[in-house]
Formats: sequence, structure tokens, C-alpha cells
Amino acid sequence: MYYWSVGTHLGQNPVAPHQKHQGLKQKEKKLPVCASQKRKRKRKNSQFVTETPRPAPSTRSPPRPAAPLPSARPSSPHSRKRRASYPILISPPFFSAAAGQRHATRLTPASDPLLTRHPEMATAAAFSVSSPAASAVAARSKVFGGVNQARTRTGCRVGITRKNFGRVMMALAVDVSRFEGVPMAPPDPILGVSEAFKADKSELKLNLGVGAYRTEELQPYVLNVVKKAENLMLEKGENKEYLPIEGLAAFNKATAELLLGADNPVINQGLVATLQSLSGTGSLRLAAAFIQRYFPEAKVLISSPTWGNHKNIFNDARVPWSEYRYYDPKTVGLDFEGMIADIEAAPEGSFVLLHGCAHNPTGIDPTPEQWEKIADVIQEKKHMPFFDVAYQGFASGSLDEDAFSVRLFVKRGMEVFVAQSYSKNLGLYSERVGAINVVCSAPEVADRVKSQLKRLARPMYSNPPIHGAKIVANVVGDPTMFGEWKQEMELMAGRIKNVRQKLYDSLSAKDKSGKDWSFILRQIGMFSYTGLNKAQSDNMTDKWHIYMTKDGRISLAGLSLAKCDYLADAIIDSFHNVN
Ligand code: PGU
Repeated sequence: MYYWSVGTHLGQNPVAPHQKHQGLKQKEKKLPVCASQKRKRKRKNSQFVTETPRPAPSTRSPPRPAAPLPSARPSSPHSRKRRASYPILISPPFFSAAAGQRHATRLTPASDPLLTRHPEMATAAAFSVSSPAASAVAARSKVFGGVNQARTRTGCRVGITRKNFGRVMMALAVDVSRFEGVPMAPPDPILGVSEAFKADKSELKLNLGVGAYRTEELQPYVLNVVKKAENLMLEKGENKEYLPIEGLAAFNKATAELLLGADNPVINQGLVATLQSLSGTGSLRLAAAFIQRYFPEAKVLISSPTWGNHKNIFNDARVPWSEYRYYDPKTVGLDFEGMIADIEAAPEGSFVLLHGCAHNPTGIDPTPEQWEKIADVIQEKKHMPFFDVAYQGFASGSLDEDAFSVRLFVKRGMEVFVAQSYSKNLGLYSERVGAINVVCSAPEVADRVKSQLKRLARPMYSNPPIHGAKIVANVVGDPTMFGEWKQEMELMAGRIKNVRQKLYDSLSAKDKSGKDWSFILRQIGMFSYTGLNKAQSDNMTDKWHIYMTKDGRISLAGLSLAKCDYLADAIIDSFHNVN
């Protein structure tokens, strides 16, 4: 429902009825009115007041705010804002009618998108300009069928809410859409890149935006071991019944073991609360809801830069966050001193979000020694480590090696949050398979934490999907398939390492400026953080049809050996020729 309110002082910005009224009254008080002006006004008013006689001044009721029409939302900031700022659009068929004409000619047609999108709104606005005569015109109108009628054929509602000084304040409520107050959201900085890529017709186009593995032919890849597991599931004729809130038990066991190591004592001691959730994102979101509920005073520290969605996740969960230094543009490496200083300076008991391996977007990970120091300071400050593990196996090709950081913290006896994802390492992107693990200090603590995670999950999404969870459980639970998975993961990680090397070679051979591109080789995982700024990244897309995120990140998983030279040309051009 959309509200419109005007007086006879049209062509000015319409204002809320009560403000309008007071404004008019003050104006009339201040300005002395001479006899000729009075006559002029009388003539003018007589043109409009065709049906509604003007009440005598003494009988005027005191000013009061116009009553909203039924189902009005006058308290909505949107409706207020609109009422205060929309110009009036003239609708020719009605504007020519009788008394509306003179006022209407003084008005500028609105270019307002809302009005142009909704002709019925324009019609209603035209009625509003005709002031008291609007009632007469509207009453006779075939379209409206009369003022004050509840609903017209066009879906407009018209009502006179106030009369004063012979002027009629009309409030017009027009059924356009309940969603008029909903603005268009900007495209997602990562997933939006894929949409733009699809729309590009160029044969040269290359999608290095989203972190999704492609074959050397740049085709999406379904792991053989996944196909095998799915075939087995079909053969067995698995059902689609609901899973429990915490997910598939076999998956939860497998995922905790993959993360922590099957023989990790914390598993046998029942210290790990594991809940299957909606991939990495959903697991992070669930943990964020948990933090918001049980640690309302705590803030989360996130690396600068980080995966773009981290901020959205904590914002939506209403968890305050701040950044710790991570990337040093001067060295194109880790700002370790800055990182430690910022974690140290954070209020005691903060949550420190750490990328378990293959930091996104920089591809720069701390060394094992640096991880030890990070653990020291987190322990000293009684912070809570919160790992995001979205690339286990993808950084080094080894599941165990990539779990080093998490296992180090757990080994120290620290309580730890870990969100896991199977999007990349098993290529289960759209199956939404992942988990939230909370390593606790005692089994009964883990039970309580798990019970509350379940309580949070239930009203959010009730229970997680079964298909991908069964794939993971089957692959990990079968030694042959597990071995095959490790081989395929090494293959994927290896292909990325090859294109990384080839890109470096191409850049070094083609760029005669002497710039050192070796940072590309030092980065690990799916991405390379090129150091290109937004304008340079725009140039990569606009001129070279290379799609990437605006922070200068490229996904090497979307690159083939054959395209490395082309990419190197684009990077060199953007780097040297665009500021
Ligand atoms: N955490 C990090 C660090 C990630 O990079 C991603 C995925 C996730 C969590 C979440 O992955 P799930 O698919 O929810 O398991 N980042 C990719 C994928 C695209 C996206 O932004 O969701 C990326 O390109 O950055």
C-alpha cells in the first residue's frame, strides 16, 4: 500500500499532512493580505471549489494530523520518505478534467520510477492535484467510481482525510505493491561475477571469479568417487526420510575424524559437538547465531582481507566484528606482526576467525611456527579460536597436512570452533554439505553445546540435506573410495599448482618491467591475490573479458594452461596501464 498526501499548494514538495497544515497556517499568519490579494484568492478558489462549500473560518476545526487510511503504514520510514519527496505526476485524461487543470499546469511531470512504473499511481496523483474538485471529478469518474470508496477497479483507494481553509487534504492510498519499500540489492561480489560472466558473449571470456574447480577444458568437474558413491546409493535404494536435526550420524563421525584425525583423543573422549549443517556458509552462520545467543558481549575478529561473505554472516547474525591485520601489500605476504598485535589488543574473550588453510582471498598461510605464536596469544588472551576450513586437502593435496592448524590448537587443550565445507574438496558445491564442530573441555559441555546448536538449527532450516552427507560418509567409510578420493584431490590440487607455475612463467617472460611476480608461487590454494586494484580488475573484465572479484583475486581453479598467456597479457596491461 502506498500513501500519498497533498494539499492545494501543489508543485511544492508534498509534506506530511500535519506539517503541511502548520506550514500553511504560519504562512498565512505572517503575510499581510491586502484586499486585491483577497479578491484574487477568492477568484482562484472559486475555480476549484465547485462542489464543496468552504466552511466559515469560525467553524474550522483545529489542526490535527490526517488519519491514515486502513492498512496504512504511516510509521514506515519508506512511506514517510516517499510522501515527503515525490513530485506529482500528471495523468492527462484526468488532469484536463475541470478544476484540476490550473494546478496541474504548474507541476512538473515526475520522472520518479515508482510513478512511471505504476500508471494507476499516476492517475491517483492526478486526482490529488485537483484539490476539492477532485472529489467531484473522482465521483463522476468511470474509473474510480467515486471518492471514499473502499477500492476501485484500478486497485486505487481514494479518501479525503482533511478539509481546511477550503483546501482539501487528500490522502491517496494506491495498491501498487507491498514491496515498494524494498530496494534492489547489489549483485554479490563473488557469485554475481558468475552471472555477469554468463551474460558475456565474447569467446575470449574467462571466469576466474568463483572458487570452483574446472577441468583443463574449463568444464565443471564431478569427482569419479562421488559418482561411484552415488551409484552405490542408487543400488541400495536409499530413502529420503528426514535426517535428525544434527544430521547423518555416519557423516558427523566421518567429518570430525577427517578434521581432527581418526585417533584424536578428543573424539573418543566425547569432547566434540558435531552438527551437520548447510555447507561452510550455513555452519558459520549457525556458529554466529550461537555466539550471538551465548556470548552477546563478544566480538569476532576477522582477517583483513577475508572471504567477502564473512562480514555478511556476522552482520546478519548481529555479531559485532572487527578486523585484524593480515595482508601486507608491501611484501605481498603476511603481516604477522600486525596480526599478532591486533589479536593481542582485542578485548579478552573475543572470537578469532582463522582460515584453517589456503587463506581466501590471499592464498597466504602462516607457517607452522607462526601458528604456534598465534595459538600462544589466543590462549593468553582467553580468546576463542574459530576456524573456517573450506579447503582441507586443496591447499597441499593432503587432508592431514591441511588440518595442521586446527589440530595444533586442539592438541593444546583449547576449546575451538570449526566450520567445515565439502564444496571444494569433494566438489559438492550445490549439495550444501558441511559441519560445525565445537571441541569442548568436557563431554557434558559438548552435550550442552550440541543441544543448543540443534535448538538454533531447528527453526532455521530444521534438518540438513541427506544426499551429500551420504556421499561423504560412503567415501570416507570405504577404504578403497577414500583412497580414490585422496588421489583425485591430489590431482585437482596438482592441476592448480601447474597453472600457478605457468602463469608465473608467462608473467615473468612477458613483463619486461622487471616486476617480481614470484609472490604468485608463494600463494597456495585455489586463489591468487594479484594485487590489482578495483580499476585494474575492471579493466581485466571490460577489456579482456576476464571475470574476477574486484579485490584483485583470481581463482586459478578456473584457469587452464592454454589460457595462461592470455591472462598474463591482461594482467600486465591492467597493472601497467591502469591506475
Ligand atoms: N569459507 C571460505 C573461506 C570460503 O572461501 C567459502 C567459499 C566458504 C566458507 C563457503 O563455502 P560453502 O560453499 O558454503 O561451503 N567461497 C568460494 C565460493 C563462492 C562463495 O562465495 O560462496 C569463493 O569463491 O570464495
